[in-house]
Amino acid sequence: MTLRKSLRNIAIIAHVDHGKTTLVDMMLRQTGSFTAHEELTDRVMDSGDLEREKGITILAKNTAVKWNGLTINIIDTPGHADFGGEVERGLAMVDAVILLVDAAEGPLPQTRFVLRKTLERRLPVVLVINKVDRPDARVKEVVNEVENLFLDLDADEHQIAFPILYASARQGWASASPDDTGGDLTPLFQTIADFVPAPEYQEGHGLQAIVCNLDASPYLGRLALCRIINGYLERGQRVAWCRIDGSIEHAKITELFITEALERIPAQSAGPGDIVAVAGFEDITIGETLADPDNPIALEPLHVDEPSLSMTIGINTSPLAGTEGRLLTARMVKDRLDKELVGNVSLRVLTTERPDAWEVQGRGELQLAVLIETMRREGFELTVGKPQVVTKIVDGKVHEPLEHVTIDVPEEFVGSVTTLLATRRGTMVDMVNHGTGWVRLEWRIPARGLVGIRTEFMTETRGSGMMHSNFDGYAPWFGDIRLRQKGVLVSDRRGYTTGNALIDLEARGVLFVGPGVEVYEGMIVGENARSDEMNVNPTKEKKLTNMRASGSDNTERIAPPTIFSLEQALEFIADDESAEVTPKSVRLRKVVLDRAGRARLHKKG
Ligand SMILES: Nc1nc2c(ncn2[C@@H]2O[C@H](COP(=O)(O)OP(=O)(O)OP(=O)(O)O)[C@@H](O)[C@H]2O)c(=O)[nH]1
Ligand SMILES: [Mg+2]
Repeated sequence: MTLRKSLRNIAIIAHVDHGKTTLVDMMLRQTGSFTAHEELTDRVMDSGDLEREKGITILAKNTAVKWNGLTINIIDTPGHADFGGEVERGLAMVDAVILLVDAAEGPLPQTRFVLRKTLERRLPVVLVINKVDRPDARVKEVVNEVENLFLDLDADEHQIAFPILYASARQGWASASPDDTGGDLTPLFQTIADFVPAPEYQEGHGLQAIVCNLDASPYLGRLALCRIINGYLERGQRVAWCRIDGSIEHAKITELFITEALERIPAQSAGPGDIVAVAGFEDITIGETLADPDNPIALEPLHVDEPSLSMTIGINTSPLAGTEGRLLTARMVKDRLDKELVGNVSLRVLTTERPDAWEVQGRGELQLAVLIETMRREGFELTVGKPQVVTKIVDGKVHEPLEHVTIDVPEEFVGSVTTLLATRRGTMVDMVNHGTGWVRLEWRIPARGLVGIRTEFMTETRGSGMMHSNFDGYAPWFGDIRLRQKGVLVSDRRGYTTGNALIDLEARGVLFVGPGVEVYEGMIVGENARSDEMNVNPTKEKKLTNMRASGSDNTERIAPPTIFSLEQALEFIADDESAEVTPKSVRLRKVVLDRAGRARLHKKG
C-alpha cells in the first residue's frame, strides 16, 4: 500500500448542537480560507434556508482547508438522529473522525449512534471535548463517560487509544490539557496531521471511486460526489460506471471539481484519496462505482440503516385545493418524490392503493417534515397523513421499532415525566441523579409512543427538560397506545368563520382558526375539551343581522387561535386525520370529509 502523504480526510461527528459546524467555521477562518471580501457569517456550512432557520445541519457537506502543506478534507455532518443516513455516507469518504462531545452534556444518544457507525467501519477517532468554556462543564466526568461508551460499544484496544483534545470551538482554540485554555486550533491541526492516517492506495491499480453523495448544478445537472480509492480521474476521460443493479455502462467525465474552502474549483485530474465532484452521469446514484473501463471492479455499495417511520404524501384533496399553490398534480408530486429519492438513500417511496398518494418512509418525523416543508416552499399543495411506524415481521410476529430516549430534567419533574412515558408503554432502563438538582433518565419506548410527545413533555417540565432519542432495534408489537386524550371540533359546512360563532365555540375548547377564515366540511377548527369528536358550525351569523359582513362582529373578544407549525400539525393529527399543506397554510382535516361518511365508518368500527 502507498500513502497519499499530503492529504487527510476527516468527518466531524457528534450529537446535535455539540458544535461541529462552529468548529468547521473556525478551521476555515484560522487557515485563511476566506478571502477578504467574503462575508463572515456564523456557521457558513449551514447554507440551506431551513438549516439557517432551524439552526441545525440537515445535509452533510464537505470543505477543504490547507494547513502546513497538508490538504485536509472535512465533512461536516448533521447531529440530529433523523439525518443519521447523512453521517453514514460521510463516513464512507474519510479515514478518521473527530468525535465532538459537549463538556457539560456529555455523550447523548446520537453520540452513541455515530460512534457505533465509526467503530463498525474501523475508523480511528480523535476525541474533542468541546465547549469547555461552559461554566457547567464537567470535563473529567465527560471523558470518563466517553471511555465507557467505547467499552460499551465493544471497541478494540486499538480503537480505544484515542487522542483527547479540549476545546472551545466558539472561541477558536483547542489544547491537549484541560487546564491550558486559550490559543488557537494549532493543536487540533497538528493532531490531525500526526494521528489521522493518510489515504492508502494500491500503486498501479485501475480507477475505483465510490459515489457518496449527490448535488445538482444549474448548468451541469447532477453532480456525483466521490471518494477516489484507487487510480486517477481525468476530465474528459471515459470510465466504466458500475451501477447498483450490477450493470456496467460507459460514460465520459464532462466536468471534474475539487473543493477549496467553500468553492468547487475545476480540475484536470485527481488521485487516490481525493474527494471530487464529477458531472456527466445523468442518473447516477449513491453507492455506485466509477471504475477503469478495461477492468471495472465495483466497490462495496454503501449500507445505511432502514427507515423506521412513514407518512403518506399525496395531492391536496381538500375543497380549497389549487387556491394557494402551483404544483398540484399527482404527476408533479411523484416526480418530486422520485427526485428526492435519488439524493437521499435513507428515504423510500412506496405506492399505495390510491394513484395520487405515496407512502414515504424515513428515519424520523423531522426528516419527513423537512421534505414536506421544502416541497411546500417550492409551491406544492399536499395532503399528509399521520406518521406511522414501519413494522416488520419477525418469526411470523409483527415487530415495531423502539427508541432509546435520554431525558434530562430537574428533579421535581421526574414523577410527571415517568407517568408521561409509562402511559406510552415506555420502560425505564436507567436513572442517574447528578446531585446538581438534575436527573438523567434513560428509557426504552416504542417509537409510536414518541409521536407527538414533545409538546406534552415541554408542558410537563415547564420548558426546562431535554429529550433525545434514537433508534434502538425492533420488538414485538406493544398493543394499543392512546396518544391524544382530547377530541376535535370539526366544521360541518363550508364558509367563512364568524366572530359570533367562534365566541360560542371557545367554550368547547381551544380554537385553531380566527374569524373570517375560509373553512370546509370536515376541517378541524379546534380541540374539543372532551374526548369525542364534535361537528360544529363556525360560520354562524348573529340572528337577524344577515346584512353584516362575515368576521366583523365581536372579534376583539376572541382569544387568538392556536396556529400549528407543520411539525406540530403532524404531531397532533390522529389516524383518521391528515394535514393539508400548501405554500401558505397548514390546515388540519378529517380524512373522510363528509359527516355522513364518517358516521358510517364509525359504525363499521
Ligand atoms: N459555549 C460554547 N458554545 C458553543 C461552542 N461551540 C459551539 N457552541 C454553540 O453551540 C450551538 C450549536 O453549534 P453548532 O456548531 O451549530 O452545532 P452542530 O454540532 O453543528 O449542530 P448540528 O449540526 O445541528 O448537529 C451554537 O449556538 C454554538 O454557538 C463552544 O465551544 N462553547
Ligand atoms: Mg452543524
